[in-house]
This record gives sequence, C-alpha cells and structure tokens, in this order.
Amino acid sequence: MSTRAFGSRIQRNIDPQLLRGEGSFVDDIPLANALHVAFVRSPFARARINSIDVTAACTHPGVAAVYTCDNIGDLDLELPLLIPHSSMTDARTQRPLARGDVYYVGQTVAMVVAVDRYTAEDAAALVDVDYDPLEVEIDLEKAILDGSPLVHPTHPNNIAAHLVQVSGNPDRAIAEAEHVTRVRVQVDRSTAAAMECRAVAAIFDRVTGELTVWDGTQAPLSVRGGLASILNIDEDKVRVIAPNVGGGFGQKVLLFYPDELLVPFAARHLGRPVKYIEDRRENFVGSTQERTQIHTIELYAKKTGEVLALRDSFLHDTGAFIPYGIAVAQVASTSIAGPYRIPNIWVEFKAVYTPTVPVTPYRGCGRPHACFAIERAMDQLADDLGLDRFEIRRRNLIGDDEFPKLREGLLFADGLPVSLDSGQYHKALEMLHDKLDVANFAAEQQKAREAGRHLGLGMAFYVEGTGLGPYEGGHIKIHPITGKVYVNTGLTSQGQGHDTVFAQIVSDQLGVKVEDVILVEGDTKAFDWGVATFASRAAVVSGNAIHKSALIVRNKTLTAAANMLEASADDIELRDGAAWVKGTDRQVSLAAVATATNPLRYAFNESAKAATQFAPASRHDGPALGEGQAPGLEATDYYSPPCATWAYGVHGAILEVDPEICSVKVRRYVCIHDCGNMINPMIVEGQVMGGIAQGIGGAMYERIEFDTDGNMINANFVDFLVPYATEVPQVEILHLETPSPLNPLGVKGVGEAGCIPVGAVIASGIDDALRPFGAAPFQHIPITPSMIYAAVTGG
Ligand code: MCN
Repeated sequence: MSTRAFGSRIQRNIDPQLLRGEGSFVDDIPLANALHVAFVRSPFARARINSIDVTAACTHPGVAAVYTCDNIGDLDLELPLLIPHSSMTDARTQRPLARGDVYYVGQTVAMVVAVDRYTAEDAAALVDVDYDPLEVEIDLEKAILDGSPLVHPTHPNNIAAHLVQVSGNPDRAIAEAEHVTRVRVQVDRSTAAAMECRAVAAIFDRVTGELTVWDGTQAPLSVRGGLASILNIDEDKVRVIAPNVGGGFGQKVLLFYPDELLVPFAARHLGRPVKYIEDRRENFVGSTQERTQIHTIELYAKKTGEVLALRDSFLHDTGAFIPYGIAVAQVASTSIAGPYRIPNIWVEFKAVYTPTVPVTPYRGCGRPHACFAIERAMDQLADDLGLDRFEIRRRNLIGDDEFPKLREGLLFADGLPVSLDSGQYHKALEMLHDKLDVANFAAEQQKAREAGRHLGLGMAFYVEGTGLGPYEGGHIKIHPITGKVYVNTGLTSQGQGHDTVFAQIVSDQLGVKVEDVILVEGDTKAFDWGVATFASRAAVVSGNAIHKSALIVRNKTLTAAANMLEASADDIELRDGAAWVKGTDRQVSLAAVATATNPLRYAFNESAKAATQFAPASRHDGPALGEGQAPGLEATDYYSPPCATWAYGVHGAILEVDPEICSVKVRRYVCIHDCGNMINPMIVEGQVMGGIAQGIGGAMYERIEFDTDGNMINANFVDFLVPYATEVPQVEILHLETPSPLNPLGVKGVGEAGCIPVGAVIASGIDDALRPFGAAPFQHIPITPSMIYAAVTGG
C-alpha cells in the first residue's frame, strides 16, 4: 500500500449494486404473511372531529384491525419535542392519530390494517369521520395578524416562538452608517423527493418478545430508543434496520412519524408482520417539508461599501406542529451574516404556526434562506453604491488572518456561539472571478445584447456550519480468519457513500485495501450508540470516531506483530494486509496477528497445526498482545466535536434569459468549494452536484402550493416540478482544502453545501440579464416564467 486512500478518488462501492437495480429498500424486504396499512387522513386544514365510525371498515372482508386514537393505548400521546428552546412555550407536536381536532390536510386520523394494500385502502374509504371544518389562514404574513384564525388556540397570533439575537452593538453602528440598503426576500416551501418514499415494516416475535423494524430512516438508533420506551420493550429486544433508503434529505430524520410507531405497535398487537409503504401523494401531504421564510434585511454601510451592521427580521413557517423546535429558524438566523466580517448583528425571527404539513429540516436547513437574504442584500448594496458585485464582497469578506471569527451572542443549533473556524474566502472569490472570466464577461454580454440575447452573470457566497455533535462512535475489528476489517457505526447512509469513505480512513491506518474494509451501518445490532445522519456530520463526527478507533487497532496490531516478529514496534509497518519488519521481507499477515491476539483461537490453531507462521514472543505464552491489552484486534472509540466546523464556497453562473418564452438556460455553472480535507473528492463532488441539482429546483421549479383552504394543489410530480437532468447544468467544481483545526482529520461537512447558494446565484444572474428591461431585482424564489414575464413586460 504505497498510495494514501484518504484523499483519493475512489468509486463508491455501493453503486454497481444500486445501478443494477439490486438495492434492497424497505418494500423489497420479503415478509411472509404480512398485513398492509392504509391511513385515513384529514381532508381539512383545520377541523373539529365530532365522531369517527369504523364499523363498516372493521367488517370489510380482509381487514385485520382499524385503529383510532381510542384503541392505541400508550401511543395516544403528543410526540416528543426533539429540541426544546426557551423561546417556545407549550410547543405543539402531533399525535400519531388525531384526537379531537385536525390541523392540516393529510394528518393521520385512523389506520386500517388488512391483507393487502388494496383492501386496506378500500376499508379506509369506509371510515366515516364527522368533521366541523374551521376557518384557516394559510398566508404567513396574515397568520400573525390580530384576528387571524388560530391553528392552536394556545398560541395568540399563531406565534410558536420569538427570538432576538444580538452580536456586537448594532444600535451604535447603525447610527454611524452612511448608507442603508433594505431588501425583502422570500423563499417558498419545497420538499425532499426521495426515490423510495418513507416506509416501515415490522415483525414481533411473541416467543422471544423481540421486535424487528425495517425503517427508511436516517436515525435507526434513535428510532430504537424511542420505540423501546414508547412501546415499553427492553431496548435490546428492539432491532431497527435501515436498508437502502434511496435519499432522505432530512425528511427521514423526524422522530416520530405516526407510521413509525403505529406499524410496530400493530405488528405486536396482531402478531403478524405489518408493512406500510408511503405513496408519493402521501409523501407530499404527510411527510415534513421546509423552506418558507420571509426576511426583511438591512445592511448599514459606509459609502465605501464596508458593512457596519446587519438587521434582519424574518417570519418562519413551522406548519401545524413544531417537533424540531426552532432548529431551522435558528440555523437561518445564525448564518445570516454569511462569510462577511459584519461586526454588529441584530436578528429576530418569529416562528409561525400555519395549518399545513409540519416543517422540519430539509437539506440546507435554514441556510439557503439566510444565504438568499444576505446575498441578495449584498448585490443590492453593490448596486446602490455603484460597486461591482465582486468588489462589494472583497471589501467585506473575512480575511484569512481573522479566523476563528467569533460571532458572540449568536448561538448556533448546537447551542454554542457561532465561530467560523477557518477558510480562504478571498482566494475562493478570486478563483470564481478567474474561472468565470468575469473580466471579459461585460463585453460578451454587450455583444449578445446587440444580437438580441440576454446573458447574465450571477454569483453568491455561502457558509455552512457542519458536523454537529453530540457524538458518534465506531467499532473496528480485524477478522482472525480472513484479515478483512469490519467497521461498525451507529449511522446510516441514504446515498452519501459512507462505506467507501470510512473504508478509506481505515485503510490508511491498517495498511489494508479499501475493498477489504467492510462497513456495517444502518442496523442497531451493529453498534449500540449513536445519533443519526443529519447536519452534514458523518465525515466530521463518525469519520473522526472511526479514525480514533483505527489508531487503537493500529497500535495493538503493531504491538502484537512486533512480539510475533521479535522486533520493536517502531520497526513494524503495516501494508498490503500484513505487518512487516521495515526494510526486510519478514512479515506476518493481519489475519495471523488477529488470530494470535485471541487466546482461544491461538490455542486451537496451534494444536491443529494451522498456518500460524510465527513463534510466539517469549514473554507471552500465547496471545501476542502487550500487557493489559484486550484480546482481539478490535477497538471502539467515540468522537464528540467541540462545536460546528464551518465549510463555505462561492458559486457563479452565466445564464441566458429568453424574454419571449420567459425561460432561463444556465450556460455555465462554477462552484468553488471548501470542506477542509477531502476524504474522497469524487464523493464530495457528487454531493455538491446533487445539492446543486436540488438548488436548481428550489431556484426555478419547486414550490408547494396551497389553496386558501389549505389544500395542497400540486401534490404530485406533474405539478410539483423536480428538475430533470435536462434542467441541471454541467457544473465545474474547483476545490480549496483549508483543514478544520477542530478535528484530527481536518474535515468539514459537505452534504448540504451544494443547494445553499443556488437560488441567490440564479436570481443574481437573472437580474443581470434583465437590466435592459429595468426590471426590479428578483427577491423571491422559485423564479417562475410568470415572474419573468411580469418583469420584462413591466407587469
Ligand atoms: N466527505 C468527504 N470529505 C469531506 C466531507 C465529506 O469525503 N471533507 C464525504 C463523507 O464522507 C460522506 C459525504 O461526503 O460520504 C457526505 O458527508 P457529510 O457532509 O459528512 O454528510 P453526511 O454523510 O452526514 O450526510 C448528511 C447530509 C445531509 S444533512 C443531507 S440532507 C443529505 C446529504 O448528506 N442527504 C442526502 N447528502 C445526501 N446524499 C444523498 N445521496 N442522499 C441524501 O438523502
């Protein structure tokens, strides 16, 4: 092993299987004799339930059970508030099945379990629910007005939380400012679109009392813990497996969706396997969404463009329930100053209940909103002061020597003060400037205009707090027979390629091939402790945990091999799956070392005259380990990050707007990106590309639409427009690698980065293209053809 695996472009080893269609998703799990679930969902955004009559449904042939809030025992509870915060009082969370009232169209009211899905659906249609519909207000700005209908009578003006955060002394800076730029921006609601929607299947073994659950979740260990406590089963008797998940994007990390509790409950209650596969429409109306925020942001600056203070006040739509507390709004508010020095910040938000699908983090989690607000404001400030958009940023970007940049008073989602740990922001900006050939663009744009074509250049910078705690762990074991290395973690992958990157980390430490490292994740039997995949944290938190475990195993291996080869541990090197005395041809395979560190196996192998190619070290009768070392070449360790580590990047695009048909074609898209040391640049680029594709959706296509009664009117892929490959541009990605000083591997997260600045880039580019029309800046995404039509026709 002469080359380092860490930092290499190694293809993801799961891809061939997935590309051949051989992945195993929840719906692929064969479950003999399984029952199937259909839900009765609320047709009203807000209503009182007078009665639920299940008689006809219960007697429908093939129905095993019909559940309402009245026959689910301990499950008739308000689900946990996952992240409490002092800015909220009496935070409202959902019940698995509605009791008394419904709060959004799609809320689960009853669950039918039957021999097959068709029968379950037919029976669900027979459940007779008598509702008294109530008045609703869907509009976020109107929802907070006095007299607006309340989602929860407990919360006047529909305010779920109100928080003001201050850094520095904004009042004094505002008084000193020579110019103020004020911008109102809006980001509309969107949703994740995984390949397999959410899905749960469960078996309960009445003899052993063991519950096995297959769940397309991002958090198997957390699901296990919750199921055990809510269903009152020993944790060791609950096994949760997340097989291939097909994308989660934050939507699959909620604890709990009703089905995640009700399906295992029914499996235990009925003594039969039970399965629920959410369909696409249910995913739209029943699984959480994100994005709607309306910001009014003000930049107080000197005439030279140096920003002295920022004020931002925004409304955040929480939907009908707030299981994640203020996480999304808090991330937005603490990311609002972006990569800029801005020493004085005042930021306020109100999280507002609306009678719509609950809002929880979706890839980006508040950062796309913050980026859209600050970057649109920066573009406007540049215009106001007659400065170039790159120049305004040059004058405000944090310098390399200013890190760590603490924003005292702003507490990030981990409850700790925002502190940007490292970066080369100016260099990134100039790389974009060069790569896009900005110096020559004005001439190209002019020439195109003369030919009746409208080119625009857009750009936006972003920062991203990644790698949140509290911790993750990793167990590593070199197998005594094969010498293969098993790595177990508590995480699960939804397509991020963890099996390859974690193998790269281990491969270097133990001198084995990447393909000889086998990751076992997504199964609570594999590892007992851990949290979940979210917040772009696997590389930082699990990566470092696995690195630490690998170091322990490495040291054990060196000690044992030194004993076996009668050399000093300092003279041993690990490569090619063996331990070598440096500079000689004396070696012993890792399998043999692992065998020798296990007393029983060693004795067995010796007596059987198996292939033990060594003499035991004289001070050991058998096992080759050092004094006090535990048997086996294995170890477990954990990593807990001190705080978030901040990745960043700057994107730019050259696009063309056709004012006749109001279309936008992205001609070039350039991304300069820095996530610290890259474990696998190919995977990093895949992550960035995927994020940009989602960002393109959010910038121009994807918007969840509600009518005034709260019905989602585009809950399908015909009307909710996910971009196809034809809409996603070829992206030119350039990397910077500024190591994070906060963790041993020097890594920062990347999983959400791509999507963050895209809306701001596209808006900036369309503004630039349409300057000849005197159009007002685009401050609202997604930007639709009708918005472009209004801009070019002055409508
Ligand atoms: N990586 C790397 N070098 C770095 C940083 C990361 O090689 N310096 C690699 C990691 O090892 C990992 C991948 O890039 O294989 C993403 O790493 P990380 O940023 O740690 O993110 P997570 O693995 O924790 O994944 C979560 C993140 C989030 S929050 C969302 S949302 C998202 C995303 O990942 N959802 C995804 N990317 C997704 N990709 C797919 N295919 N599907 C999803 O649901």
